[in-house]
Amino acid sequence: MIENQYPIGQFEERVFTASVKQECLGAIRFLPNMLEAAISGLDEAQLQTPYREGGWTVHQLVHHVADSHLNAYIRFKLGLTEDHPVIKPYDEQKWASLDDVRSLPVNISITLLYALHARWFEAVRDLDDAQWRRMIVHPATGGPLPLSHYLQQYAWHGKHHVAQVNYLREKRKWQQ
Ligand code: NI
Repeated sequence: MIENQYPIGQFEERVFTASVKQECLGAIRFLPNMLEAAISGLDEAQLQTPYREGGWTVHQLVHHVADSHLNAYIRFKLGLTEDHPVIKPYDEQKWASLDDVRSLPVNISITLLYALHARWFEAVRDLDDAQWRRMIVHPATGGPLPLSHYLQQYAWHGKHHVAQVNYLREKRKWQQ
C-alpha cells in the first residue's frame, strides 16, 4: 500500500495569493500545536508503531519534523540575508537513525518545535513581496526557487506528517 504515504496528496505549488500566504503562515504558526494534538495520549508502544508498513514510526516522524524544520528555518534566514544562497541538503533517513532520535522522548522535539516555529513565524510573518521573491538554490533541484515556494512546501510538509499520524490513529482506531 503506497497510497497512505501521502494522506493529503503530494505537494503542489499554488499561485502565491494573499490568501495562500495567510493559510501557509497559519500552518507554520500552528504546526507544533497540530503535531502535539496528533500524538496526544499515545503510549510508548503506539509511538513505536510505523505509520505505514516499512515507514517511520510516529516517534521518528516527530523527530524528523524537527530535523526538517530546523533546516527550513536556516534556509529562510539564509535566503533573507544572502543573495541566492546555496542551501545544504541533508540525509533525512540517516538523521532519523542517529542516537538523539533513538533515545529522546518525542516531547523534546515538540518543545523544540514550539520554540523554533515561534522564531520562524516571527521572522517571516511580515515579509514584503520582494522578500517573498528572494531566491534560494537547492543543489538537488538545480534552479533557484523563491521563499514563497518554500513557505508553501513547508506548510504542506508539516500537514503531511500530522496527517500520517492521524491516518494511523484512524486505521488502528486509537482514541483521539
Ligand atoms: Ni518529511
